[in-house]
Formats: sequence, structure tokens, C-alpha cells
Amino acid sequence: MKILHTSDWHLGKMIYGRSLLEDQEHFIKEVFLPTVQRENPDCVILAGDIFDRQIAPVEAIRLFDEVLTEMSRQHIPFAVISGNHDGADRIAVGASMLRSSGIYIATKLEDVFSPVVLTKENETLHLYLLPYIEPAAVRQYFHDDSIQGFPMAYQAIISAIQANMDQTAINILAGHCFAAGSQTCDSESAVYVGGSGEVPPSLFQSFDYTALGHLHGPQRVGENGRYSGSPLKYSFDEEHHKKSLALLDITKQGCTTALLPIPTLRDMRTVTGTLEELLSLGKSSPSKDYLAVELTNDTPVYMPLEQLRPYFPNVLSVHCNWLHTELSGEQKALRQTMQNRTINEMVVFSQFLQQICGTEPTEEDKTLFQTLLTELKKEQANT
Ligand SMILES: [Mn+2]
Repeated sequence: MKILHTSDWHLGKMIYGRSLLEDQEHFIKEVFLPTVQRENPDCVILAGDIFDRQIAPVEAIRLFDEVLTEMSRQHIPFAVISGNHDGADRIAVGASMLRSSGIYIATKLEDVFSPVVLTKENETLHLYLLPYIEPAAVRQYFHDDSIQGFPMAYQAIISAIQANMDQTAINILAGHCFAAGSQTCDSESAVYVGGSGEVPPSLFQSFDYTALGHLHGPQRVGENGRYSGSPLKYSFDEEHHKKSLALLDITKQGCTTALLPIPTLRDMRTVTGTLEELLSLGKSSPSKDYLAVELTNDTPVYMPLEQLRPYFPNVLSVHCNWLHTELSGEQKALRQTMQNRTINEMVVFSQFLQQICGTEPTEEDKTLFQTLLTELKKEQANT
């Protein structure tokens, strides 16, 4: 059977105050839906964090609604679980009715105990949909107060599944959790503390495949599990991730996985250089990518963001090395000189004038600046 696995769409996400909806719409309409149409999988799994927030923006809800409509129109079974970011009860609206349209939305623990059964020729797939769940809910469900922490909670759930498992079927678990030993990044909110939040991958051994969500970097988990990762980069420490959709060809005998790369509207990356270098780069090759700018100038720079924006409209952050980094010997000497405040302020003034007016300060400018500075300091001392 052919299964398409994705997760962590985080529809409606904002980054540095910017909405990523346009990028997400591009992913849905130019990548995800065309891939579904082209590959015609027997099932699509969305392993949690559909939305970024419990109360998602209406534009994000509309986008997801379009996905549901399109999936049901194409008669492709679509299995969705809620993640830790989703408002589980909100996305459960109409869930039982949607099952007749081939859309399976699981938001409660008990959903995992009635697997979705799909058949194709002589193959049967049992799909166990386990939404994001906290140990307290598992304790309550099993009426067992001894269940403490995620490893025990998952052990209890999986033992209960195993008791009724059909070993002749292809068994797939969809889950949203932190599998121990996996690589994390900045855009996954930390909901777990210490090791008690980590689920041992050995628990997933009895499944032919485990389709996980939660971590945003695509990666394998244990013998036959995988995080598909998020479709887009949601933080700068993901800039080297190769985002993809996981397409499985699975039988009872084994599974092969193809990672389909996701072309994006805008990339997210860091650029490093002096302001002058970056401005010249901007003039020759402007870019709409989301950028984190690392300025390497060793002296102050006047309003770098405003200067860069005409060429790089989506600069999200500017980091001035001058202010933060360990200095080289030469820079240290300069900083040492600048630590004498009078010289420091004069150097800053001089640099400012050069950047704004393109000229060195005259003796008259310097005297005027010095007079004003002295007056200002006197005033400051008096208040
Ligand atoms: Mn997530």
C-alpha cells in the first residue's frame, strides 16, 4: 500500500510577528494537493499540529477546510490526529460524520482502540490513530494511578492495542510524541521536562510503521518509525533541514520510503557579512527569503534593517556582531580605545556622519558635537 505521511503544518503560525500563511497556502496548493493527486496514495496521514494555536486564525481554518474538501472529493482516505498545539475539541467538530467521507479525525485516547481499516486487493491496513495525550488522561482512562510519565502511559496504551492486534494486517500507528534519542529544534514547543517526556522507540516495534509528528526535523525513529517533519522551516535553526513528505510503499514484508522534497515560496536562511557586502549582494541578487542577518562590521552601523529592507524585504532579525562577539586582536584594540568614552562617542559620531552624509566630520562639526555632548552630560548629571 502507498501511504503519504506528513505532520506539523502549524497553519496560522507567526514568526517574528509575520504570518506564514502565504507560504503555507503555497505548500498546500502547490505541493501537498498536487502530490496527493499525482501519487494517488491509499491513505494520507497528518500526524498532529495541524494548527499552531488552539484557537486558530480563520484563514488557517479555511485553508484546512479546503484540504478536507479536496481529500474527500478525490476519495483519498485522510487520517488526522491532534497534536499538542491543536485545540483537540475544536478540530473534532463533525468528526464522526466525516468518517463516511473517508476523513478520520482522532482527538481522544479512546480513538486509538478502534483502528481505521482500509483494504486494497488482498491487503488490509489497520491504522491506529493516537492523538497527543498526556499521562493524566491515560491514568484516568485505565483507572490506574500507578501510570506516571509518558513512557508508562505509552506502554499502557500500546499493550492495550497489542491485545487485539491482527498480525496478518499491515499495522500502522500514527502518534504525536517525543521519541527518545531524536533531534530537536527551536520551533517545537517544549512541553516535556527531563526524560519523563520521552517515549522509548522500542515501544513501536510491534507496528509495521509508526508515523510520528511533533519534531520538525525529518528523521527515522527506531526500526520502522519516522518523523516526517514540518513542511516548512519554522525557526532559523532548521535552515539546513531538507523538508519533505514521506511516501511509503508498505507491505507486510517490509517498507520502502521515498522523501519527496518540498519546494518553498521563500527559504529561511542566515546571511553573514558587513553591511556594505550585504548591500552590494542585495543590489546584484535581491531576495524575498526570510533572513537572519549577521552583521560582521566591527564598528556601529546606522539603521541596518532599514538599509537592507529594499533588497531583502523579509529580513526578520539583525544581529550585530560588534555588540556581542569575541573580538579579534585588532578589534580588541579598537574596542579598548573606544572604551574611553570621549573617543568612543566621537568615533560613533564620525561613523554616523560618514554613513549618512558620506563625509568626514569637520573640526567645526567635532567641536559642536563635543559642546552638545558636554551639555547633555551636565543635564544628565543634574537629573
Ligand atoms: Mn509541532
